Amino acid sequence: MLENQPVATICRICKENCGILVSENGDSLKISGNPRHPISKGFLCFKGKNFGDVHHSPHRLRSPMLKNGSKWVNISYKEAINVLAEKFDRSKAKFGPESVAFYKGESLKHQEITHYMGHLASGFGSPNYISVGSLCHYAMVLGHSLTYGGMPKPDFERIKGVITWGANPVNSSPLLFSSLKRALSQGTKMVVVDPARTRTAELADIHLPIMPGSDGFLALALIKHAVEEERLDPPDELSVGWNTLSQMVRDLSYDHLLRNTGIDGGLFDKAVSLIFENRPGWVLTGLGLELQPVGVQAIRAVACLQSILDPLNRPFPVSAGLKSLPGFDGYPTMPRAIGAEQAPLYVQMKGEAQGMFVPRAILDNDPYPLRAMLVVGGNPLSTFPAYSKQYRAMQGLDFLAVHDLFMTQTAQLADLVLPASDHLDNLELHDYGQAGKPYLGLIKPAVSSPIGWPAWKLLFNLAGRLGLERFFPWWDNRDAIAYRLSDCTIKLEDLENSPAAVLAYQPGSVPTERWCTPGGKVHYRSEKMEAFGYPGLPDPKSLDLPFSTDSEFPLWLSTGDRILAYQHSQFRQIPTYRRQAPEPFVDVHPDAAAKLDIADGDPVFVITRYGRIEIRVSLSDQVRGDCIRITHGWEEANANTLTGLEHFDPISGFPWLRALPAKLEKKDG
Ligand SMILES: Nc1nc2c(c(=O)[nH]1)N[C@H]1C(S)=C(S)[C@@H](COP(=O)(O)OP(=O)(O)OC[C@H]3O[C@@H](n4cnc5c(=O)[nH]c(N)nc54)[C@H](O)[C@@H]3O)O[C@H]1N2
Ligand SMILES: Nc1nc2c(c(=O)[nH]1)N[C@H]1C(S)=C(S)[C@@H](COP(=O)(O)OP(=O)(O)OC[C@H]3O[C@@H](n4cnc5c(=O)[nH]c(N)nc54)[C@H](O)[C@@H]3O)O[C@H]1N2
Ligand code: SF4
Ligand SMILES: [Mo]
Repeated sequence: MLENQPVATICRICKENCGILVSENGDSLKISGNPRHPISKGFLCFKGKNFGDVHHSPHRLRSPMLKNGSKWVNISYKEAINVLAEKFDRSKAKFGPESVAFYKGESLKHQEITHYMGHLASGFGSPNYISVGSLCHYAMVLGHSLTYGGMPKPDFERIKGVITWGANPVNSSPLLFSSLKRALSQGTKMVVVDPARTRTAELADIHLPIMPGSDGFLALALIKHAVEEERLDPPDELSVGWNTLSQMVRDLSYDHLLRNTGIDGGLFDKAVSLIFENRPGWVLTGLGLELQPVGVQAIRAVACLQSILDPLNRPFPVSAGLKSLPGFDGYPTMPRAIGAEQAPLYVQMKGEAQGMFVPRAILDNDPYPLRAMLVVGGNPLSTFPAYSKQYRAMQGLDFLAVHDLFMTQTAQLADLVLPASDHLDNLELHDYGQAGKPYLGLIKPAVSSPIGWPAWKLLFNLAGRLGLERFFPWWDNRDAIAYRLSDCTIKLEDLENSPAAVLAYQPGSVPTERWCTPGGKVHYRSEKMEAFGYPGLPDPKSLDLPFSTDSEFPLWLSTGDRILAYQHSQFRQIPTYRRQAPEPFVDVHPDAAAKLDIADGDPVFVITRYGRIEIRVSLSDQVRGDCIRITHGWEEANANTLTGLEHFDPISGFPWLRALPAKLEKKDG
């Protein structure tokens, strides 16, 4: 059989969103990198290349199914939408519109469907649109934005040094990593701050194997050096609170700061020389920082340092200027969103509910009953903390609907499952502006075997059935995209005809004189945080974890470190992917294992204050002797059994998934 002409589209498995070429040959799909894509330039990783096996997996959901007792009954999509609308309307009549939540997971990225779902929730009258932003990336956005108005950009042409801080781009960001590797080969220096000697750390000039959870102290020690030794003072007219911050670090001793981090003074001195001799510097911050109960303050301290290492890295908003969705002039005020009490700054800045507080709304009616939920493109039962509580909460709902490619753990608990189409069988607009790059892209249908519905189709139809068509006056995303592009210079047809499905736009004017905060200054002391009752400086008190390791829980556990072949809980059922990492392990240092008389491959219990799982040991000298590490997304050993909801970052609401006190027990011991 002849291969079809390849279709240029975009991979959206991960946030790199590489350009791909997809061609069909009977039942098999060939996916290759698109060399004409201006950002990825032909790059393709293992996950993207093999996605044809996901598309054609025999495990794909193919029909909507309604649960009848313990049995699934196939129904039509039309019937499914009717059921969904009826259940939502019933919940609204009985408990108010806020009793219905709309959740969007990571697979759909922070793009088009985010806007559609938030809009639908508002149209319905519910403040409870919730996204995976509740535990992904937004704590970082908060920390950096509150300091200087956005996320710092990796300008590899200009920078001389990189600090990779709590991130492992070798596994998590393959495309970014390829640029980083190139920069390193051309002389850029790198320090990695990570308790584990990851593959990224192995490539560093200096690896600082920091004590988990102590990052803010290291950032303060580096700022102290900048103040006292380098005498780097930002200009007064461009900063708020510099004097207060610099006085604070002068009053703290290196001894005190470094003791917290466990980093030896000699190694610190070497890192300091490398970092300050190789300015301008860029700091890549990752989940190791944000999934902590002191995450935003630690990120704030790092952000203060970033502004000193490169005063010209002034992030500014890049956006294609898509037209806002119709139906509202401004979104109406509504009952308080879930989490508004516990994490008000997150809720205000993100304009969403904070998903960490969903279980207590369902189980304790706090702040009011949450009774029905639609989950689109996420598997929160696996990926949110406190597995058993999430399980009880989801079972406690009057109605749960899940839109997904597969019968996930979350879908198994649902009353209604709706088969989704994947990104090879979809039409979606993608603004790379969110990643700071002024390009618009189009995800295009590239296969002739449609399975399921795309999220937009589900949402448009649901809106229609709920009597909310004025918010989505289209049946087809083509029309919606054309509408959203109506104020842009780029038109839908241009994107469709582009050889990379991507076109550049003008990013707007680049500010060179000032920073992108209100007032144009770097906020070393954040008045906004103070207005919300938080410390305006990342002071040592605000950097202390709620509790530390002790004789009962002597090890630091990191949950959720990335595996190259998987995206969170995805692809475990696809043999091509599974062969890359067939089973879950807890990584333990050989010395720590020897003390517990544990050998490679032994089954053990990993135990925290929140829960325990059984898992086999993999001996690894990448982890510190006082640390252990497990990946997330495994049904048979769910890392989130070990995590909880009691301790969270009071600023972002983010959960405590890294630097968690834990212990190991030998199974038969
Ligand atoms: N293959 C693959 N790639 C992915 C994903 C995936 O599931 N699979 N998920 C994507 C998503 S949604 C995200 S958000 C990104 C996340 O990508 P990253 O931010 O790079 O996150 P991780 O890969 O978990 O790396 C975090 C690092 O932090 C370290 N760490 C743990 N505790 C601490 C600490 O207390 N301090 C410091 N300094 N470091 C610590 C860990 O050892 C680990 O090496 O990955 C994306 N990329
Ligand atoms: N312990 C611990 N937990 C973590 C983390 C951690 O580091 N440690 N990391 C957290 C982070 S950063 C993130 S981002 C979250 C991710 O959490 P989730 O969003 O739950 O991530 P996935 O498991 O990838 O779930 C995505 C689902 O979308 C489905 N899907 C794929 N494509 C489509 C599509 O086109 N349409 C629809 N409707 N569905 C589709 C997939 O089949 C999959 O079931 O996990 C978080 N959980
Ligand atoms: S890095 Fe891999 S998974 Fe991510 S978008 Fe590119 S090809 Fe897809
Ligand atoms: Mo994430």
